[in-house]
Amino acid sequence: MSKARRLLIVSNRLPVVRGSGGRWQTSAGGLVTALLPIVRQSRGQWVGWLGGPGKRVRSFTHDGMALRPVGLSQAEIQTYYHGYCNRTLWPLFHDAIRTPDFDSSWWAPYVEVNQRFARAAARTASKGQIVWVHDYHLMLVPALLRAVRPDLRIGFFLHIPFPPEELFMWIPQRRELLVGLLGSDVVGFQTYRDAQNFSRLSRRLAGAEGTDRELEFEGRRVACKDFPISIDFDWFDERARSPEVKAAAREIRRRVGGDRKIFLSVDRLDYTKGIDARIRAFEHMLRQTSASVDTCVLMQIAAPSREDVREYARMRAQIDGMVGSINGEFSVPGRVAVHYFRRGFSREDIVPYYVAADVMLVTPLRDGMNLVAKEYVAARSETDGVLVLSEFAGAAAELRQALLVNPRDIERMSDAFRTAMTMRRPDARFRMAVLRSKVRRHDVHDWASEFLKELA
Ligand code: ADQ
Repeated sequence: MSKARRLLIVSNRLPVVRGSGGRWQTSAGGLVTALLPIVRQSRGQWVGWLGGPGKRVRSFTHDGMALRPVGLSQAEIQTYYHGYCNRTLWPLFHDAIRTPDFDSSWWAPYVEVNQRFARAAARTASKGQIVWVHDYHLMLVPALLRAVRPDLRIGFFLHIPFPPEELFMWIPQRRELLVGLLGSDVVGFQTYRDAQNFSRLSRRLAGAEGTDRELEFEGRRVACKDFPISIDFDWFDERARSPEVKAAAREIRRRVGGDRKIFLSVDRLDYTKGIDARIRAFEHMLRQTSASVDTCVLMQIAAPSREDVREYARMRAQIDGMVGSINGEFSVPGRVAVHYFRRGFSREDIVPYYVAADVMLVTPLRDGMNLVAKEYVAARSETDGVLVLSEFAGAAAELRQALLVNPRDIERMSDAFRTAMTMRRPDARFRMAVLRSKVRRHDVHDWASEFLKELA
């Protein structure tokens, strides 16, 4: 944004975490990296939750941003966050991969927390300010905020897919959610298909009129568009070129056996990411083809998340069991089939793995975008390596030169792993060169400025 109009971000979490010694540190995620310079430059503010139970904490300034914490009680964390957000909306918006739970007692806290966020934003914003609301936790905020502050420019971005009509109709509060979003001036999605699903449902259920890209609702224009999110390409590219990262990557290769092809996956431990199907496809390759633990290895990095939700704990145990089983069957002394790291890595520590990996497996059953795919591409400064990508990740709409797979088709996915492993170098280099130019051209700064241009 060249002209720094003051920006107010509203998201479930504030962009800070408690570091060692209890001090606040800026969190390292992609969204924060993208928005931080704009928020700072415009002397902007951020409304969000600090992550634990408790009453509202005082506002404070950190890293050039004015932070306005919103408090959640222990009961609200259970009902609003673990309940309505993570057990109803999350699975339903991801093709109902797990059956969503509908508990009518979760709706009132969802409304109540959205009202609290809207009130905090209304108190914080100055006249005519730009407010950018993020993600499925806060879908009612745009309309609630507009009701008390019609002077504001309000944008909303959904980081996860927007479901098709057949699924969205399951939600008891389907109309309320649409009307909440229609309080925005701009509603942004990861892909065109998501925007289309939203527009069509808004016309059918909420009485909006117009086209897939532009609606009219209560006498206002609401733009619905795709703004595929991206990453800080230069950061990954530069980091990957640094001598210490190259040395760390060589060390990883040496430890797993330098002559083996390294397959890598990096995910949050979430049932949408297709970790189990991927391990099965890798196992299928070891069983059915000449690939063996002497020629290849899978490294799976999986950061535990949402462990308070039973489904996640169950999945974690399932993956533990699968890794044990495949290693029990295929490993030989010094050659483990699957190296499994069940913990989070810092952004810095992941890059050497991207640099070391010959093949990157990004095979979610459904994903809004998937930034890991883009990070791998950005880290391949030697223009080599092969990306295997699920058709069901939003990233597949852009990254067509990846080997695209259907993660539910284990045999063909396993074939694609084999193709990736044996791909001729010129072919791999050509594909990677195109992928890199796409991600370089459309990085996260571009994403933010395109959204804000539309909103301004
Ligand atoms: P997520 O579901 O969290 O995000 P993703 O985009 O893959 O998914 O990852 C976000 C970030 O987390 C990336 O920067 C990645 O490096 C990091 N990460 C993932 N696994 C990690 C691990 N094991 N250890 C350390 N870091 C890890 C949601 C949507 C996505 C969408 C993003 C952004 O579900 O579809 O791309 O928001 O809009």
